[in-house]
Amino acid sequence: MRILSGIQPTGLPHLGNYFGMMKPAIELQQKGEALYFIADLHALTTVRDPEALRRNSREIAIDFLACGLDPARACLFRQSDITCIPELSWILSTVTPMGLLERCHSYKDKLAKGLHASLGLFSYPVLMAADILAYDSDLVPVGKDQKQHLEVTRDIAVKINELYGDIFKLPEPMIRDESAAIPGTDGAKMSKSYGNTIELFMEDSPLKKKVMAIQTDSTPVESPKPLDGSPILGIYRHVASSSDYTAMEEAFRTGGTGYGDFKKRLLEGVRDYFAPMRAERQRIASDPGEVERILSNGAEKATAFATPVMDRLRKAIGLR
Ligand code: AQP
Repeated sequence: MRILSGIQPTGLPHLGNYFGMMKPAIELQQKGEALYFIADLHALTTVRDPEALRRNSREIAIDFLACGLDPARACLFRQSDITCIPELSWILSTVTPMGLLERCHSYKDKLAKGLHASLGLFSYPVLMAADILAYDSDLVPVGKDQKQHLEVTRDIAVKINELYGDIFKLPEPMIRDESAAIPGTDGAKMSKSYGNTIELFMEDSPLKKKVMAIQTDSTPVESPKPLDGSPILGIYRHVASSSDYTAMEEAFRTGGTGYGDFKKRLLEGVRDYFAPMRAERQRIASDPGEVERILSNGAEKATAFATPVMDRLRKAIGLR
């Protein structure tokens, strides 16, 4: 089974990226051939600072390795190192009906968030289809917001297969339960573009500042606190042991503890959870050449997966 997943270098990885994508991806590396890419071509639709794009891409690779990605099992690579991806994206775009892309919610959502309307942003699902179809991927773990893009990928693959024969494997989505979305410091979904993130390996002082600034209501210390939608509980449940989490829930219900105390427990929880990975991160970051080698090897392996697919396609459509 071939598993494909990606993360955009639009910022540094945050707790939402970790628990929503990186941790499950690391668990899945045992279950098949895993291909995990840093989606720098996608990030170009929003990141305009070249040094930030390069830095974020490198930092994501280091974070992923520190968290347990094993380069002997999984391919970790930069999207832009796979030179056939833009070519495949173009070929796919020639059979993609405009209406299919016009129906995609994420484009409209991004415009509503204030992003600049560009052809790249509009045709993003076609580039995503290329990312998936290039490697004969079987399984694509995604959040519910990406479900529609997976359907677009399948529609495009079916169209090519109808026109030219059996070229593409149809990938299966593995849809994540959206209740698992990690809340940000303001209670909305943690997201780089909402400015509500907690990054995985923040230094102690900024981490403390972020945690202590988590938005709360004005329930008095002695009163019970609402559990629903609490970002403190929403994050704590991922980093705490089940007994510590149950104890915090109980303290919310009974009252008598202030939000400041809960935030201190959360801060400890985040620190303790990532402490072993932080040490590993320092070791990995001290050898940038090794990180580059891992990314280059990953790109080589991914290219080897994509080559027979591209040969099949080019031949079938008349390019060779
Ligand atoms: N809050 C979250 N809870 C659970 N999963 C999350 N993911 C992101 N935020 C949460 C998952 O992380 C993977 C990589 O995400 P991405 O960087 O490619 O894009 P995204 O989902 O758009 O993440 P952001 O932080 O919201 O980025 P921006 O602001 O740049 O758009 C995905 O699998 C995602 O579901």
